[in-house]
Amino acid sequence: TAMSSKRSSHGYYRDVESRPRILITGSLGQLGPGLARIFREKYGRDNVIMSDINKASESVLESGPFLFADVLDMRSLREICVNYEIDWLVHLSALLSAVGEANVPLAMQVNIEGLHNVLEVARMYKLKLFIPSTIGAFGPDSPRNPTPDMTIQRPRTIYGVSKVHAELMGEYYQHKFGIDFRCLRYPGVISTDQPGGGTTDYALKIFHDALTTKVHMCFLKPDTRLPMMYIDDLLTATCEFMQVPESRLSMRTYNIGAVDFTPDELAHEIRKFVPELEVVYKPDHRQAIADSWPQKFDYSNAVKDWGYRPLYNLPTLCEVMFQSLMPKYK
Ligand code: AKB
Repeated sequence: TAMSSKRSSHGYYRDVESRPRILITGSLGQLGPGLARIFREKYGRDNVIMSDINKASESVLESGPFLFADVLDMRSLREICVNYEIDWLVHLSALLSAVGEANVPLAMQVNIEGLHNVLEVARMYKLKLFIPSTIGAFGPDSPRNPTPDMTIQRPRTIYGVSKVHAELMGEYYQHKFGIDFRCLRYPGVISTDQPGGGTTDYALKIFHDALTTKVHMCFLKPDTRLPMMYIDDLLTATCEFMQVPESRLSMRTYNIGAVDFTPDELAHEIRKFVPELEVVYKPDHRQAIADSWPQKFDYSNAVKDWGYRPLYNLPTLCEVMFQSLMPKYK
């Protein structure tokens, strides 16, 4: 339709709904390469621009367009949005929970000032804006088993505080300026790509340890239950969520998830593949963070409003992790 078409600087008309141009910030983290892949499959390789302040690997550079972008530099963000005719912004830049506690000023800069820049750019250029939130946006005063979408949020990490801020600011910009803001609260994400400094990271490291040293030093207690999901469920859900007509969204910030387990339960499942696996429990400062987070995530609104459906449970998640990691260690 004329409504969703844009005249490109190259002189042709571009259908924004079926072929949006997408910028991903912080795209070299745990989620970026996967999200870029799934958006590229759907919308075309060159319509998805990955960006980061870090240097990209050979495989990222070969996969499609990649640019330097610092979310603290408003000018560079604006320049990219104008020059590349960006329609959607997927804002992944953030310091995670554990690393944020170790560097609060930097976490405030990236997670809060960076967010402000991104919101302003989305407003100026009328971009559809996606920002992930997290189970870490809840705290010790929230109901933990299960944790619904709408409840008390008083997180005690700078990561959590900055994510509640992002949820509220995004929703405010939607009300005030009409930007199409969308947010999913992810649980711990299990993938073969390593994350950078979270509280749920043990659940990835244990797979690598099982395939190498067969000993895992766990920084959480054996009975610490946390919500988790396999990355493929996250990628499919995020891609679908971006396309849901606005009229079907009763909210802008949804919980999603799939499973919940403890280190002990995960180790038990992994021993079906590696019976010799030994887990040594040495809880550290991350235990207190985990103890303040949801144990079970209630994602029934996502199911009801836009048909969210996870496919992986604990056994199938372990199976697919071993399938994809095994060749790397052979
Ligand atoms: C973290 O542990 O900080 C992240 C998260 C659950 O948001 N993985």
